[in-house]
Order: sequence, then C-alpha cells, then structure tokens
Amino acid sequence: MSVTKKDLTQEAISLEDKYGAHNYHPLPVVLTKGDGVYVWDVEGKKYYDFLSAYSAVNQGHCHPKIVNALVAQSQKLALTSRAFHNDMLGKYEKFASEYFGFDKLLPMNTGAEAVETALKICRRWAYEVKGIPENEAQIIVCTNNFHGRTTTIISFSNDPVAREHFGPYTQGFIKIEYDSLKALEETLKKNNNIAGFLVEPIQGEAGVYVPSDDYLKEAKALCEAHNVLFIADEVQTGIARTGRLLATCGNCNCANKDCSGTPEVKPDILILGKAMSGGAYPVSAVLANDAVMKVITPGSHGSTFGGNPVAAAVAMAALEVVKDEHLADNAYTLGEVFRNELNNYIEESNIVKLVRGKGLLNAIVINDAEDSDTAWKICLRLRDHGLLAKPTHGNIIRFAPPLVMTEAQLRDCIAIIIKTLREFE
Ligand code: IF1
Repeated sequence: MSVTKKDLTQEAISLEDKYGAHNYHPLPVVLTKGDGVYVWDVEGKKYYDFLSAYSAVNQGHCHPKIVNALVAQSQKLALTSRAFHNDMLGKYEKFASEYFGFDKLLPMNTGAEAVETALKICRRWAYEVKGIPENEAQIIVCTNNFHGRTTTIISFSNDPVAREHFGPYTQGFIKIEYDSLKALEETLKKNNNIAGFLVEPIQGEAGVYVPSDDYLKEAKALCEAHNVLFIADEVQTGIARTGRLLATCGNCNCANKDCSGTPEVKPDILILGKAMSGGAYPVSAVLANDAVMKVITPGSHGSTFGGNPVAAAVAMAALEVVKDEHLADNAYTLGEVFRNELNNYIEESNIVKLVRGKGLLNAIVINDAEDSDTAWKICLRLRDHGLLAKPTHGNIIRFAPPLVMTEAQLRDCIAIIIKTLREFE
C-alpha cells in the first residue's frame, strides 16, 4: 500500500505521541525544511513562519553565514569544556561584550539557564557588595512573567499550568504588578533587603504587553536610587526583535552597523538567548560590568557546554548578521506597517479587539472569551492559508516573523491574516 503525504504527517505526530513526553500541544503540522522566512512541511506545503521559534530565528531559517560558521567550527573543535582554554571563547566574549557595551559576559546555553545565572549573580552581589544579611535577599519580579521553566523560575510564576504540583518552591521573590512604578517604588521603600528587579521589557508570553513609554527608564532610576540591580530579561525582546538592538535601547536608534550608542536604559545585568545564535544552536549569555560580574569566582558557576567553540562561532556570525543586514531597522519599519494595516482592518472588525507590539513582536487580541478556542481555530485556518502562528494565552495570537522579511512578503502575510480573520467575522 503506498504511503500518502498525509500518512507522513500522521506518522511523525504518532511517534511523538507514543515516545515523547506530552509537554507541548503543537499545531498539527510537521515541518521538515526552513529557509529564510519560509518553512515546508513533510507534505511539501510551504508556509510563512510567523513565530520564528519564539523569536529565536530572527535572522531567518538556516542563514548561510550562521550555518557556515556552525559547520566549520564543528569540523575543527566542538567542545573543550572550561577545564581548558580554547581559541574561540575569549574572542567571542570580547566581541559580544563590546557589541552590547558591557565589561564582561558569562556564557550559558538556554534562556532559563541565563536567567538562573543572573539570579545567582544578583544574590551574591547582594551579600558580598550591598551587604544584605545572608539568605535574606529578595528579588522583585512582575506578575504574569515568563522567564523559563526551571523550578526556581516557576516558583515566582503565577501561571498555574507552569507552576502547580512542582513544589516546594524557591523563596526570595516578591511579585508586583507589571508596568506599575508605584508598586515598584512602594516595594523598594518598605524592604531593605531588595537585591534586584527582574523584568521583561515587553511581556511576551503574557500576550505581548508593551509597558508605558517611561516605565523602563523610571524603573531603572528607582533601582539606582535604592541600590538595587536592574535585570533585563531580553531573551525574547533582544537581538533586534522590537526594532532596536535591545528593547532597553528605547528610542536610541542604535540599530545601524556601527552602533556605539548608549542605550536609553542600561541594565545592570542583561540576559540574552534565542536569537543570539539565530536559532542554529543553544546560546545564551549574561552580561554585566565588573562591579557586578566580579562576584563570580572560579568554581562558583559553570556549564559543560556554556561558551563552547561552536556556540562562540555561531553567536558571532549571528550577531554580525543582525548589524550587516540592519535587522533592527527592518523590524522597526515593518512593525509600523504591520500595526497600521491591522489597525485599519480592526476599525471594521468584530473579531479582533486590538493589535499591540513593538517592531516585529506583535499580537492581536481576539474578541472572544479568554478560554474560547477561537484563536486556536484561527491559527489552524492560517496554517491552511500558508502562514504559521500560535496563540499565547487564550484569545491572544502572537505574530513574530523572522526580521529578514521584506515589505512585499509582510504585505502578503497581512493579506493572508486579514483574509483568514474575515472568515470568522
Ligand atoms: C516554552 C513562552 C515565549 C522567554 C523569556 C526566558 C525564556 C523565555 C522572556 C527561557 C522562553 C520560550 C520558551 C518556550 C516558549 C517560549 C515562550 F511561550 F514560553 F513564553 F517565547 F514567550 N525569558 N520562551 O520568553 O528561555 O530556556 O526556553 O531558552 O518553554 O514553551 P529558554
């Protein structure tokens, strides 16, 4: 009996179902190839990728410069561990520290690892530099945060699905309302043992919540006034996604090739991941100046793969692509086009309440109950029309294409999105 194309899809899904932990509920599509803004499924159908692997593939799928760096280094020296030096790590650390304007970089692999690393650095700085009594340090986080899936990180999550039945939970965190300078100031004033404030410049998973224009700048000023570290989690918002090299760059137009600008809001600790490698390899990093990073001493932190030669080569190539191809400028310009066109449609729509975002990190809110499956059904129809996206929470659909997209391709995607939404009017 001949195998149909549909069989290929079903076979792949069945294998995952039978042999894989069920920790995701993917859209029913099985991808087998990626190139730039496109992906193809096992049935040969071509799609626009409008999720970019949650903003890890900002440089586009299989970018030749990044792939070449990956292959070349993999064939020369892949992994030494940190038991020995190698000829790639120092070069990468210098390149990336200067690229983002910090004294030092601590290389890790995943975003969650980098967040955990930042929390450890913040706590040790609190005890050894600020002088907070041992084990009394508190770190302020925001409600509806998403910083990863480790036990400590989900300990300060308020998403029951991510948190419940994983206790006992790590202590030492205070949750405040996002985008509330009042809540931050009150908490800083009434607690003497605050070590740091961990914040996403835009809350991605929560539904692409963009804070008030002055929030990050004023929050950083409050932290400075109270000798508290401002920790920016730019795992999703970083690397040109929001129309600037970093979301904390604010209105500083540092996206061009020879950026030497000082970001509007300079974090004390910067957390990066995802597109640090263009999606080709797990690369994350924590950057800080010496006054903070000096608390990390030999043996106090590490990782087998952290900063390995392949990660170093891939990350340098991926970051060069961002500037060489002016991806932040492109994300800024195309983001304006996207929100303008969607807002024009929303004026006449009864199925979409609003569009929000910055650069090419955007989301639409569907005019239906939070627990409705309308957003899911819309994503299934978008898939049928050749565009892949997925709801974040409930009735919110995130739209985040690779930043290498052209305006013509974006307008083609906007037409697909509006055509699909009209089917639900
Ligand atoms: C999943 C969300 C996005 C992140 C921020 C740290 C991390 C992430 C701001 C951890 C990771 C990923 C994780 C992935 C889905 C995706 C996600 F929906 F979960 F929330 F993008 F919004 N800080 N986000 O967004 O980085 O350890 O994954 O490398 O876990 O389902 P990681």
